[in-house]
Amino acid sequence: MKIAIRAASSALALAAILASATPALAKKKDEAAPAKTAEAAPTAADADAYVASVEKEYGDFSLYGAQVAWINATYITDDTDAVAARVGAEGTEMGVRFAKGAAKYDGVQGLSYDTKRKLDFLKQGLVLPAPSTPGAAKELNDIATRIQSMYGKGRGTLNGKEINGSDIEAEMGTNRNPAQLKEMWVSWHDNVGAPMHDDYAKMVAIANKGAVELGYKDVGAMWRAGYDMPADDFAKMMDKLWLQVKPLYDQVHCYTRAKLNAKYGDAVQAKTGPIRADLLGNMWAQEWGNIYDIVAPKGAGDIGYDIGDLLTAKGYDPVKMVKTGEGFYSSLGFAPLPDTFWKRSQIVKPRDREVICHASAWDLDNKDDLRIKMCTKVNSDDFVTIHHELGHNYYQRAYNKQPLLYMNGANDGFHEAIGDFVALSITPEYLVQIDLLDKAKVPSADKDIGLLLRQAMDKVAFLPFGLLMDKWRWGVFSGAVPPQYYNKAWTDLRLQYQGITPPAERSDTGFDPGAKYHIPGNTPYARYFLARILQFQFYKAACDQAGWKGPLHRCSFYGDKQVGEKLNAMLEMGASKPWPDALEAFTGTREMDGSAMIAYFQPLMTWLQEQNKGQQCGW
Ligand code: X8Z
Ligand code: ZN
Repeated sequence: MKIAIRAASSALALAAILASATPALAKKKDEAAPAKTAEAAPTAADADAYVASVEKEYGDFSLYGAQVAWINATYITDDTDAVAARVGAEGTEMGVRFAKGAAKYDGVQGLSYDTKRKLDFLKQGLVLPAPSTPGAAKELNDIATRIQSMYGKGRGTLNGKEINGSDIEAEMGTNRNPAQLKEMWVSWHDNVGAPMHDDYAKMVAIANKGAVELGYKDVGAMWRAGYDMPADDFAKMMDKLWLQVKPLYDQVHCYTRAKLNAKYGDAVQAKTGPIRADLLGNMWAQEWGNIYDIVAPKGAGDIGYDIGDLLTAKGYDPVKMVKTGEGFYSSLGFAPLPDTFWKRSQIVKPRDREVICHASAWDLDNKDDLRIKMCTKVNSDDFVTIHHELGHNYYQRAYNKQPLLYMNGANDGFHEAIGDFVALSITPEYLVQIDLLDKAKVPSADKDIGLLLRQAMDKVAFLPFGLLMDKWRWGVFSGAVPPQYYNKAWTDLRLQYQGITPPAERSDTGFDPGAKYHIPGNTPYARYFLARILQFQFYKAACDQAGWKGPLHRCSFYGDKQVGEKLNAMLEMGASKPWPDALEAFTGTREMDGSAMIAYFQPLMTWLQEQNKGQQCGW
């Protein structure tokens, strides 16, 4: 979670940030309204004063709101839901008031750069706006809290026995029994997703009314407006980036399908057509690295180790995994995490209460109250996720001297990319440096294909999923996808972009998207698609700065203080400048572009094309 008005990781988070239930603070609301009377046209000086008053009011609220959200996320009960929804509603009302207040300065001449930028943020800031109808903000937040908590409390089954969300997620990574995989997939989607359908439709209707009041066509248009470019151009840029990297995905899909067919036989996975969604080592088929064992090149090309196995063999526990992640950032010159991080974070799943296990990173006081919330397991996925979450925390701390409205990523894709880009440095040579891997076990150059394939199974496989999540939501918010087609549209997009198919017939009354955290969590998802592209741009730039001359995927900038310094220079800018400026500061380019990712995977691309010869690729 990011404590900022823009791009908060969920509607609830944002609402909580902006909220206050105290009468004393409620009084301040009037004080923060524009001071001018109706007749006098607002001036640039009024706008400056307005922005200052908002930053003050919002700053006063944010710690309290974040505390309520934290308690709810780490201890789900009817009572914490009730408090979170109430605080959330007040936050939504506050955010709407800020946005409408900001719109009054549209067209005012002589606005300073910063005031103009901050007013824009205020107009785009809410993830889920509410209309001014009495009770609408409360109803919206009741629903949003309810479905998020339903997700947190969700259960699937395995062999007819209940299994919780973090356990089922891990089990999908290691289980190779198609009947059990299907049971877990179907039970999770039926139990967790389906019951949210009607709530979701209601929520969409309310939030859309709110977006219209703020001058947007719908909520999707509002989300697309937050990227320092016209909203339509943003959608076009996403498609353009996808087309750039799609050939790589097509090869990975084709090769993986053949391997699954060889393992499971025609009855489970046909040689042609889409891949069965439950066979890919991940509940959502979003990252496929967990089935590397099934696709690994035979003999010489195989990597020879699995990070999860290495961690287990060395007796790592979740805290030691986080310490190791911290160690990487320290090696770049970042200050250690504060003591409170270790006292207040939720690193493992509490035994005796319901929580939201989906990983997140928080900065409760916008200064140094950094925390992560995870249900960490000792495996490769969570080792990478730890670096991802810490990337958020170090970004938050780097921009904590910015004015409040600039305490955010250059865009939300940047925020998601930092930790991932750092994790790309987890090379075999790095694992030797931190004593996880024996020097003798470092894969030789002839195993490069194995290393690249392991990465591609996570990084490349994710791309169409990262794209379609918000393609679905944009359609839902625009009305192109009405509630009776929610599920069908979802399954169709999964087929169209990912080339996957559910392991069983799906009902039109179901709600499979609700089985993915970010849908009930109301976290926009385009950010993760952008981050997949950006992280390779950052990585290539860092490796160039480090003077790396070998194959890109073997580069680790662990310990490179110069890279750390340059990275910090970008991070501390926060959202104070348009993202192309931030990108330029670190990489020298002003475009988001897939060529760094393509360059990284080039040897694999050539190899896959060879392997796939004679196959009928596509679906
Ligand atoms: O949600 C996350 C992070 C929290 S910001 C764990 N990610 C996406 C997901 O899990 O769906 C990271 C990768 C994509
Ligand atoms: Zn993240």
